[in-house]
Amino acid sequence: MAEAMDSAQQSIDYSQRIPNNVELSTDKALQRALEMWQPAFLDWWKDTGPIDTAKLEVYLRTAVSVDKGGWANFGYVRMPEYRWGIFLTPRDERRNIHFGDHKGEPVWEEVPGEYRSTLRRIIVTQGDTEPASVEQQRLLGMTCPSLYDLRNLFQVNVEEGRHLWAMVYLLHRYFGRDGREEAKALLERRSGDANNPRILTAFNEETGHWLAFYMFAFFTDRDGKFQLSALAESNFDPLARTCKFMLTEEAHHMFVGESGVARVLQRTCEVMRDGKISDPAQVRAQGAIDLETIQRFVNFHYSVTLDLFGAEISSNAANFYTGGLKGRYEETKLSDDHALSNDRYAVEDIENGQIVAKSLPALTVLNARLRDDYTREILAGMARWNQIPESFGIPFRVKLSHPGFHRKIGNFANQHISPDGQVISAAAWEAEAKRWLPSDEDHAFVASLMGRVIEPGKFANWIAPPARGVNGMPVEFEYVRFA
Ligand code: BYC
Repeated sequence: MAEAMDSAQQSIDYSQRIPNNVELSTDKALQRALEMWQPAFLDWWKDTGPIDTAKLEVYLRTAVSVDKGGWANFGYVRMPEYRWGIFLTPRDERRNIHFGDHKGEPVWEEVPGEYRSTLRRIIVTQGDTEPASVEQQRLLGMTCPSLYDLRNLFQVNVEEGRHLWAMVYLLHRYFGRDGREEAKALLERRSGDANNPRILTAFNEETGHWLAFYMFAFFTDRDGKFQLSALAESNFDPLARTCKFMLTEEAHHMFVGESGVARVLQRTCEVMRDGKISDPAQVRAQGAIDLETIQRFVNFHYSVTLDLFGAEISSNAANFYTGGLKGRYEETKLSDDHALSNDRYAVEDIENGQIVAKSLPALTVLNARLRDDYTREILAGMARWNQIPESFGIPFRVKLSHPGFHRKIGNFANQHISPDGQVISAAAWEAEAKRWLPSDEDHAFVASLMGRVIEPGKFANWIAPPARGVNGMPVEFEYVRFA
């Protein structure tokens, strides 16, 4: 019986207009509300999703069930016909609250009144990033370096669309009229719009070319991973279960980012070796992206993404934790009191023009802690990148800037900190910023390399082919068919 229930929860009902594993058909009012939101979503996709793609057939994975094998089914799909749906990992009846003030109580299946507006705000903030990233990436398909990359971009895009569905389901199902209004507003804000922008700053930046896209997928999608992991600990069980399933999809996005940058590095190192050159201008003359420019993009995307963690010291984050709305990364695996009553945590701040480490009550600096967990993973990825120049005998190593560098939120907001963590004068910053952050010329140069390569198995000159194709297919497979 338990098994039968499990598989009923896991399998996705595709006979419905909205594929789902939440028994949507048993709640007619909810089903109708979501079926009314669906055409608005499709209009949004048409207006701001990948440009000129309605007719393309794309080799995509679609979730057909949430169990191990079922969430990665591959086949050709026209993107407007992608089956965006609502998938939650199955409910664990034994799951109790495991941190914060309500520790030991059963998890919530409905939203307690006292947390309603806070939870709604967290869900809206999360939801807002998903369509934002699709908007940011709208034009990239026009300059893809290969069919393989084009397919990966579209996979990321449809899954971000699905992540929007995930949050919209929660808003419609658990937050009544307010939730429906928020769901509508999620389709109205626009990345970069002066009057109605997306909520978080990084989601209003342009992703104007593929180097920015890979960096975004490596750095910013990984913020997604850490925020979703923290929300997957939530007392509000439907949110936890939604985020768990989203994490399975997020892994691919980070792969696209990490391997994308790695392939750029690979190609640059090949060009440097073959031409016996190291001067950035000579590398550029060969149509590759010099390592110094790659470093500037790393500096930019890392610093902008750190802002997404909020201020180091945050009463919001403390309240999220004590209320049990949002946990720490891998909360269940940590072995402390899960209340942080007496714990302390070290964060950096500026005092008298110096960067100093301070030990503060752990509860007050949870954003900093999540950010540090994130940075550990970033460092591991960068160590893998650095094996590439090393294998070519090139001494250059990509470095991570100090967390205070180029920040707009938190302790270091609007201070002048160099990438190696020195507090400097405004004048010194002005003089050096061009060396540290991508300039308009850098963007223009990278953009100038972007031409559309759509012959199966062919790759643009500035990027190496991947080690293998998608889902066991060869690299030269026709990942996107043009009608
Ligand atoms: N931009 O206490 P504080 C993803 C505001 S990415 C603008 O420090 P808190 C994805 C803040 O709202 C993951 N405003 O912040 C990736 C607050 O305003 P009020 C997205 C900002 O609340 C790639 C004030 O400053 N998910 O999934 O602790 C592709 C003081 O804030 C920003 C989430 O973010 C900013 N960067 O933390 C696709 C999870 N930062 O209250 C998808 C949900 C702060 O003074 N969100 N502010 O008016 C959260 O958990 C929290 O809202 C944040 C901020 C961690 C973002």
